[in-house]
Amino acid sequence: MALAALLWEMARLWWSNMSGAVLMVSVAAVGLWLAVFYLSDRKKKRNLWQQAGRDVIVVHCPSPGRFTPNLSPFVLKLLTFLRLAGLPHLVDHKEPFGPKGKTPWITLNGEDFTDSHLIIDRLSRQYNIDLTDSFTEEQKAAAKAFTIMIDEHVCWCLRAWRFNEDGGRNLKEGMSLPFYKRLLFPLFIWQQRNALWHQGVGRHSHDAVRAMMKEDLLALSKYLGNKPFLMGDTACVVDCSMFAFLANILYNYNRSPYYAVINEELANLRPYVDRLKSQLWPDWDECLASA
Ligand SMILES: N[C@@H](CCC(=O)N[C@@H](CS)C(=O)NCC(=O)O)C(=O)O
Repeated sequence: MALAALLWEMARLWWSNMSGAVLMVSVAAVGLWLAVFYLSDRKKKRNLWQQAGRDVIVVHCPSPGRFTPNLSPFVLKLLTFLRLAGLPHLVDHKEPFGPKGKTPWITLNGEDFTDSHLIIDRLSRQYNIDLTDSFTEEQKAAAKAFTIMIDEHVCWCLRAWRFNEDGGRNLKEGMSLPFYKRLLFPLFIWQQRNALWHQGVGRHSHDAVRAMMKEDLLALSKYLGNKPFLMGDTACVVDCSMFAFLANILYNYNRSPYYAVINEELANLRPYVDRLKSQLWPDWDECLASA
């Protein structure tokens, strides 16, 4: 008790006597210490990633979700591609956001690559993989167009529901956030709403966005028809995107109107997700975060 009182008195005296210069030096010292800590920690992490071995892809992404192996559809898309192509990889959750501030990103033989689309292109060239080898030029073009529709339009419509309609509640339900991240959560929601506004989808009414999203789901359902995969008998990159986003709706967006659309109106989409899930993610449940 007496010691606590003494420490308190010393701290009070130190504080009252501290000049502006001392304050600045203290702030600079803490800043320097944080920078040194960050750099040495990063070096340690790099060494660890290096130990993955030659040609092993280290995928950096946030921790697994409670209902999907990852809450980010782009991470799920990339991991699904790596499984489809049979490429050796491991997952790192310590540094989820890459040099461009987005997830996923990868480290391969000491080099960093960002953006699921560019990563898949790069890996396909490096490992000589062409999942569309048997496709006609027309099929290749359609696969490309659908991939962009999903990654660049479905993505924003879903974000509009997640952040503008649901206020990010589904995110908090889907993954456990440490205390300090919960504190910063309102800032994150604000940042995402801001991004939606600047992208443009965030300027439309909820009803207008819902209608656009339903049209996209209908297009996917119609084009899929009775085929096992979107383009026919062979799964390719577009299936990785489609699976990732639809699985995200089915497992993380069950309060959204899109969950009902997939489950009740468009009969072929749920079996499609189930098919890819059992084929490529037989260990799905083991990849989830524990409750
Ligand atoms: N085009 C990128 C999109 C990646 C992306 O937007 N990831 C989201 C998570 S789903 C993210 O990092 N968001 C953080 C932010 O926007 O600040 C890709 O295909 O990898």
